[in-house]
Amino acid sequence: MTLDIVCRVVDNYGDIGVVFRLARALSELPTAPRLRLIVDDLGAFNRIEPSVDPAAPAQRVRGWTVLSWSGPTPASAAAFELAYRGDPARVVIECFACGRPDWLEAMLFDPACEARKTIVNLEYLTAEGYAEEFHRMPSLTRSSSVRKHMFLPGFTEKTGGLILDRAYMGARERTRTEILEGIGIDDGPLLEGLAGLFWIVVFGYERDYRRIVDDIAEFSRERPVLALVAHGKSAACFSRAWEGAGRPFQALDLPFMRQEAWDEVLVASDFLVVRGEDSMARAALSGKPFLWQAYPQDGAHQLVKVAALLGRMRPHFSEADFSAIEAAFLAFNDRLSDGDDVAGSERIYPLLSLGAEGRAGFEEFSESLVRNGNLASALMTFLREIV
Ligand code: TRH
Repeated sequence: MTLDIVCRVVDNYGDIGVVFRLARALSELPTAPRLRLIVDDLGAFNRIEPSVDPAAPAQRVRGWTVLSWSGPTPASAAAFELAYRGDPARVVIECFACGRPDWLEAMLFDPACEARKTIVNLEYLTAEGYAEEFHRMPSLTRSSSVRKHMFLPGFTEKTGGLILDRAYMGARERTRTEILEGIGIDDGPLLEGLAGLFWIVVFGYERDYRRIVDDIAEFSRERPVLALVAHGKSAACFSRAWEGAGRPFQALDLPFMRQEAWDEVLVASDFLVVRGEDSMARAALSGKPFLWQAYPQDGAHQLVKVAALLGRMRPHFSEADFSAIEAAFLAFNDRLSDGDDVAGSERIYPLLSLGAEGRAGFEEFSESLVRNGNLASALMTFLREIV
């Protein structure tokens, strides 16, 4: 089977991040499909996977055909023609209802072609109950030869589950020393010192980070901390709060990393502050305590998503541990928009200092997600049923 995976980068790296992860996971299956990835922002793709040429409208990457959303140009027409010769688009995975480029639409809805085509809309990850309801649901298109279905990732076995790609699942094998060397730290004693600290990843949106820094500072008096500050929106905000507090613990600014290297940092850390769905899914799978900052939505709708995730986590924790986790998640997400002066009432000290039972709750949650199975396999099983 050949799949055309269509991706439009709305903002940030979540959309292309999921597509890259999904493509890898599909290609790792025993009966892997052939893949054509159609992406509107090859620059964003290049940042998470540097072997992508941001300027090439048609290219081969890791055995996949990668095509620009904008379609063939006179210079790339032959490459596009070759990509579809004898293998026209029949099964399209449309990511996050991003639409389809006109040139692909023309191929799918060509009145002269009566072959059956299938579009599967891969939705955003949510823990909300509707994921079970809408998962695999058919919907109509304007042509009887083109069928459409929804496919929802999720946290239960009645959904498509989470992507379990090999690089992420195997990321534990990389040692902290190797990770630090990978980001350019080559001083032996410094490496040893940093590797032994309590690692806290910080990857969020713009925010006033003073409360978080204060809590980390308090915790670091018991357990020396290294904050790994991800490149991007939260980096300057976090650093400002850290400087303002008198640099109370060690902190390291990370460069923007290719996704597989970034995953290794997440897995190697002791505590994760993460944003967006893809990193939240990784944090949940890591089995480490984490705090999630959801992408802000109109009317603070992100709180519904956060509450739904908490609902999935609840069975794995004692009352006391869960109420500390719940309070921190809700306070951290209670905002209408983001900005470096947006502050909340979050306290993460109780999460940082969770006892063995609380930490085991996160591990148990992660194991339950792995048991739901790999979204890539579930997607292929579904496609084999409907195509
Ligand atoms: O970047 P995000 O904030 O993406 C968001 C959300 O997905 C949101 O739902 C969506 O609507 C919005 O974008 C438009 O967070 P997320 O989902 O965690 O994606 C980040 C991706 O970037 C993830 O795949 C990991 C990757 N990444 C790297 O590859 N290297 C890095 O150095 C970092 C920090 C991240």
